[in-house]
Amino acid sequence: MDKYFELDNDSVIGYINSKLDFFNDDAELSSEEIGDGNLNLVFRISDKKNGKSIIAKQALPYVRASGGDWPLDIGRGAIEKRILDIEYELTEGAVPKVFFYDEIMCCMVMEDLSNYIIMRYGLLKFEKYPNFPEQISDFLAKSLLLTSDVVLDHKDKKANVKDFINPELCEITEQLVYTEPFHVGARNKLEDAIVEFHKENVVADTELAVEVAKLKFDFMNNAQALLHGDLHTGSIFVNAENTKVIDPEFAFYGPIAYDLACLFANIIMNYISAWYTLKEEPAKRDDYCEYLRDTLVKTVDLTKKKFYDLWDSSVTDQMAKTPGFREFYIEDVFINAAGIVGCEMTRRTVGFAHVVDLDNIKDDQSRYLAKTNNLLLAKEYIKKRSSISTGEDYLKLLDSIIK
Ligand code: SR1
Ligand code: MG
Repeated sequence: MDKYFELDNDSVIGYINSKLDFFNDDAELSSEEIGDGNLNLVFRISDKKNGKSIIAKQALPYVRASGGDWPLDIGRGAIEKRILDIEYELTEGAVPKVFFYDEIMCCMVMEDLSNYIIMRYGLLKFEKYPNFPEQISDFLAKSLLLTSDVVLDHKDKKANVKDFINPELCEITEQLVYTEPFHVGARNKLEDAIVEFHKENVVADTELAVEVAKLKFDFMNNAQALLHGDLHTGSIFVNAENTKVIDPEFAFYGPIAYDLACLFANIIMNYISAWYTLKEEPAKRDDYCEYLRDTLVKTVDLTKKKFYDLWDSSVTDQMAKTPGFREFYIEDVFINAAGIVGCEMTRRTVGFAHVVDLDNIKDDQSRYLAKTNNLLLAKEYIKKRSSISTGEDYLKLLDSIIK
């Protein structure tokens, strides 16, 4: 192919066979478009004869969720391929193996994770993943600290910063996470019932806006480590044994807190979802909410512990080894993370891209309470972030609102 075109379930089969010797000659191939994200086409190509399968992910020149009128750089796939290779090395395979990336078709072909489920959907089925906190905290500490300049040679790190400049995708985050949800209009999507609540409690809160502005400018100026950039529970595959992180196309050098926060916020929103969805089934609610509380606490606290441990074994910068600096650096990350948790929770309730955890709560009154309390809790996390550092700190505020 010497010119980009949009793949479909028919053309992707010929495309794969022309690029890769993966399937047998007598394979009976079929393809299914399984992309449910906001940006790309994702095909699963399978051989009916033996079940062998592979994934092809193609960047579209526009935001898929916009219906086509929001143009977007298709070069983002090249950034995703580069970071997946780096993360594969640093995390001993906690991301899928990429077989190739085609610069013309902006298409990446990679390992299929068919025996995994997207974590968001697994949680919404009230499934439990006991190994998740241990595995994701490992991923976070390694992928972030080992790409920061407390570890990397400073010139290599600066070369990475240059390589991972990702202005269009960063602009999406700057607008959709840090700006529009705190105003009326733009690309926000609000259900009618919460329009006034949003105006009165979020938009009119000028103290909140100052705090969000501080976080936004940190996001734009703090080139601390190579971020995944969109690490919500829809970017994570899980099963009973294992965890794999996918979709790092928003990668760039930014504040470590951002990746931590996306994850923490999405676990919290799943908790809120379970709390209101299961209100008529108290035993099930107690059991599942207890599991989510434990998951949140372990994820936050193990991540911090692993940053501390990895710091001791990997930091190379002489000044970074100064006693006391490790505590300053890591605590600052966790404080900022709490603020960004609040931004992510706000934007997933009133912004352009929602989460089904909240949108799919069937009962109107429960959904209203889930969304409005989610917004109130988000404000607490933003404004009180300097006192939030551990998993228990998150729960304390959660329990003051979700009850
Ligand atoms: C226009 S893209 C909207 C959202 O989808 C992605 O997954 C990111 O979270 C982005 O903010
Ligand atoms: Mg994505």
